[in-house]
Formats: sequence, C-alpha cells, structure tokens
Amino acid sequence: MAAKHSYKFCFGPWNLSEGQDPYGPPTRPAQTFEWKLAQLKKLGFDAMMFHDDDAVPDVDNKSPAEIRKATRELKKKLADAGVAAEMVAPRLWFDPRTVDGAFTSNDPACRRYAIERSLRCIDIAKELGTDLIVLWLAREGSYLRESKNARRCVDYLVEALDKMLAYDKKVRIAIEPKPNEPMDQAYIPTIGHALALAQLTRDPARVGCLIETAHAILAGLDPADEIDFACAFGKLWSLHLNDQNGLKFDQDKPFGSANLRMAFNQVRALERNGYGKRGEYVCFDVHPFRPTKVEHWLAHLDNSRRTFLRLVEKARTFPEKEAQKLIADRNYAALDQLVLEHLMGR
Ligand code: XLS
Ligand code: MG
Repeated sequence: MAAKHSYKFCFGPWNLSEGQDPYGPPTRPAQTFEWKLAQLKKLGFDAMMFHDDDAVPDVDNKSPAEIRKATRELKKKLADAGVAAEMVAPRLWFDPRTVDGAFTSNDPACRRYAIERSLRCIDIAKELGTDLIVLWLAREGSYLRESKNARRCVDYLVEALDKMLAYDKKVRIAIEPKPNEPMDQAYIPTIGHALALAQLTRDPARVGCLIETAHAILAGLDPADEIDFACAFGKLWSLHLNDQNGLKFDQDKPFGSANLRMAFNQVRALERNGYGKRGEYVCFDVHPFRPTKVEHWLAHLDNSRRTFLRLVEKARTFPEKEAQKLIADRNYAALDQLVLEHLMGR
C-alpha cells in the first residue's frame, strides 16, 4: 500500500441539478451559480469543475474579450470563496452544429466549430488557473454504422486533439470515455481506447484520461480495474465517482449506492496507486434522485464523500496479511467472506 494521504474533493454546478429527465420537467427550482458555490463551500469541498458554458454562459455568442471578462469575474468569485477550478470541459453536444457529432461530424464546418469551441475552452481554463481540459466525447460515435466512416473519425479525433495541444503548450487533456448514450456506439468507449488514441497525437504525454464509475460499468467493465490500468500508465488525471445499477440509462447515483463492494475496490485501487498525491481531485459526478426535495438537495454529494471516506478507512484497515494467506492457499471462498465481513464490520 502507498503511504497514507488525504484527498481533495470536487463537484460541478450540474451536480446540483433540478431533476428534469427525458420524460418530465424539473422538480426543483433553478438556482444561481452563487448559490451553488455557497453550497460547495458549506459542504467543505475544495474545487469546482466546469463546462465552458458553466463558466461563461452563452459562450458561443461572446467575443474573446467578453469571454475573458466573464472568466475573470468567475475567477474572482472562486478566489473569494477559496475554491479552485479543477478542469474545464467543452460542451460539444448541445449546439445544432454538433447534432451529427462534433469532432467527427460529417460536415467540415461543424468539425471546425467544435475545434474552435475547444480552443476557447482552453482560454477559459488558462484564465481560471487550471491546465486540465476534460473531453467527454458525447456525440463522437454513430446511431447507425453506415452513417460515418469510423476509420476516418479516428483521424478527425487526432486532428482535434493535435490542434488543442498545439494551441497551448501546457494544456493537458483528459479523455472521459463512455460506451453509449447519447450515441448507440461511441468511438472512445473505454480507457484502453482513450490511452491508445493519446499515442497517435503529437504529444502523448499530455493526453490522459478521466474515469467515471458509471461509464465503466456501462461498458461492462469493473471501474477498479480501469483505475489500475490508467494508473499503470500514469494517466489518471481526474475521476468521476458515482454508481450505476446495471446496464441501463446513465444513473449517476451516489458513490457506493448500487454496489458498495465495487466502490470499496475502486477506493482500494486509488489507495494503492497514490491517487491524489500529484494534486488530482476526487470528483463526484452524481445527481439527486428526481423526487428529492429542495431541503435535501445536497445529500447526494455529502453522502458520496462520507461513503468515500468510510471506504478509505476500510481500505486502510483491510486485513491484508490474512488475505495474503488465503490467496496463497487459493482459498477464495474464505477471501470472499473476509471481504464481506470486513465491509459489514465484525
Ligand atoms: C456525462 C459526463 C459529463 C462530464 C463532463 O455523462 O459525465 O458530466 O463529466 O463533460
Ligand atoms: Mg462525468
């Protein structure tokens, strides 16, 4: 086990969501950014993560000077609150120009838009004092196989990454894979794909990844193994912990809510890799359950962090020697029970 260290925590403004889903309207009133920042402070979190338009609303219709001004105003609010900006992610899935993909759209004008928007996102990140850009490649994929040339799309993705890397010599890009939703099939569904893509770029050392628990589960993978794999390459630069009950829509449940043992194993993987020691944050990409009342609006975030910290304790007090003996004896039934009893508390 790596030496013990403490963790820093983060969430995004979208994690205090209002409850709308494809079948119904919001169930809680919209709140201001100031309110969200105040809640983050109240919960004692350390940083906030942003989409480019969370940081600068209506970013597409603003001039570079207006973007700079809005970003500076935000920077001041964050500095006054003592909250860091963890990353900025271009929202490449909302605009009509991203309807058939952003970097991989069949329309060259739309691809140009996506790249331009990503460069503006880098400007915002720099101004906010973070070198980390997250790319959730939401619409890079297809609804039907014949509609796009998947081979060419790999080139488009590399071209976009290269433009971003060339634009700013310090920026680091963390790719956040997800196998489906909104697309039927995404081009970068797993960490293996993300890290392989990094190797094709002009500066592989500046392209890493972000693991989201629910996304790994949707790909049929164990998020703990994804964490170990990414860390073996020194490439896990951010993390979205949450939970997911099987293969259905992206649920973004509180961390540990669906599968506590899987959550425990993610924490064990983070501990053994010393995640956080190089300044990485533990972010919770979680949402309140739709029926949540206004007065319980923060619980999913607070609970996720509580569960995380309890599991850190569980990882640090795991009876390692006993486990090693059982492993040496190939007594996996006893090992299984040892884990369960450790989690339940004897
Ligand atoms: C959605 C994604 C999104 C990213 C940031 O599923 O998780 O929230 O984390 O663009
Ligand atoms: Mg996420």
